[in-house]
Amino acid sequence: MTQDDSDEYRTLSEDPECRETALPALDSWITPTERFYVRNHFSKIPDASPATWRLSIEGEVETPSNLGYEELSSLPARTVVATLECAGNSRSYLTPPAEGVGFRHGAVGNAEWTGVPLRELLSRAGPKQGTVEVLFEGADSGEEEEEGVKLEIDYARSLPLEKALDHDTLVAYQMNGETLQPVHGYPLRLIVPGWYGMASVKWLRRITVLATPYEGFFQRRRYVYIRNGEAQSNWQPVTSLQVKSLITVPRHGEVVRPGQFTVQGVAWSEGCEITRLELSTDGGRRWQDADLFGPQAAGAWRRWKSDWLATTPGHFILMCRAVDSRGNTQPASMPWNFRGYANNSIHSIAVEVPGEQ
Ligand SMILES: Nc1nc2c(c(=O)[nH]1)N[C@H]1C(S)=C(S)[C@@H](COP(=O)(O)O)O[C@H]1N2
Ligand SMILES: [Mo]
Repeated sequence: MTQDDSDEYRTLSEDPECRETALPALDSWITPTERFYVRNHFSKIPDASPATWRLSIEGEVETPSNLGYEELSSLPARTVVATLECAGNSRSYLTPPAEGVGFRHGAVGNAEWTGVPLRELLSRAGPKQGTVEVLFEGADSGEEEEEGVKLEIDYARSLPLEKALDHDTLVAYQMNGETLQPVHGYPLRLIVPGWYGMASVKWLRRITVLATPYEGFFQRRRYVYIRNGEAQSNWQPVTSLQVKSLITVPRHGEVVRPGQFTVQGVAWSEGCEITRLELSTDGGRRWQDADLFGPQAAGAWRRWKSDWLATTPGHFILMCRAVDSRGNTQPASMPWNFRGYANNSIHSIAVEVPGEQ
């Protein structure tokens, strides 16, 4: 059983901690830290003292290093606004039900992240010829089951070298202008704009440059698309964000006051622009262009709004659909995959316009 903690935040699990934001609380450019979704795999949040925390950079590099928190935070910093979305966001709407934490639509948020570009740290270390990936290890660990065998593992994920060298991939120590909260990875976390959240490793303590692809649990057993009938040799990795949009106002089931109503929401895609947002107020028969508004940044979501003249009494299905600059759009329904990753199907809600009393 899950329960609504408040109108704005919902706890899916206390141990490990998993929380999501209610849609109306996503109706802003920046998602406030205290309402930002949380996705932890293990019970214990690592104890971190900035005085003793070290980040090592090792593997296939000319100059391995071991940096302290103070040292890192004194390097030239970069700030990016980026949308983080859990690959399991919206999985509870798949049929048949998918495995995993039953997120509705709220495992997503947009925040301002400050840190050292990973590119800088890698260029100081000097990756050797033949480098293919970079591995990131968090300080958290716990038990996971693999083919009936229980394993004690750390949270670890790799990135292709090219993505690791992206200007906006950060080793971050601030979120929304403040020191990272423990639950969001204090003291250091990776931020990988444009990729699903699993790539943004929290409590980062080791970076290893690799000459061969990483094959660990969270790379090969989790965050892979397991489609109907597909053999393990064909499981594809979950990587970049799929274009998606949500209606944040009104909320599902709301009784709206008859008259002019402004429908609002957010839309995002992998590091490219949202070029069009369409709204339907009649269950998908007709679509009208909505206005994109507010700030714009490469890895961040865009807000949208559209006026709706809600004068006819009745029950109405509202739907939104985004298109990005690469021409990608959202499917009406999402082909099933076992863990329900990357569900970007069209968001729809129902609202009521009451008649004259
Ligand atoms: N070390 C570590 N990093 C992690 C995780 C984790 O469990 N341990 N969860 C990942 C997943 S699946 C997501 S969606 C994001 C969530 O980040 P947040 O809790 O700050 O929103 O962190 C990622 N980084
Ligand atoms: Mo996630």
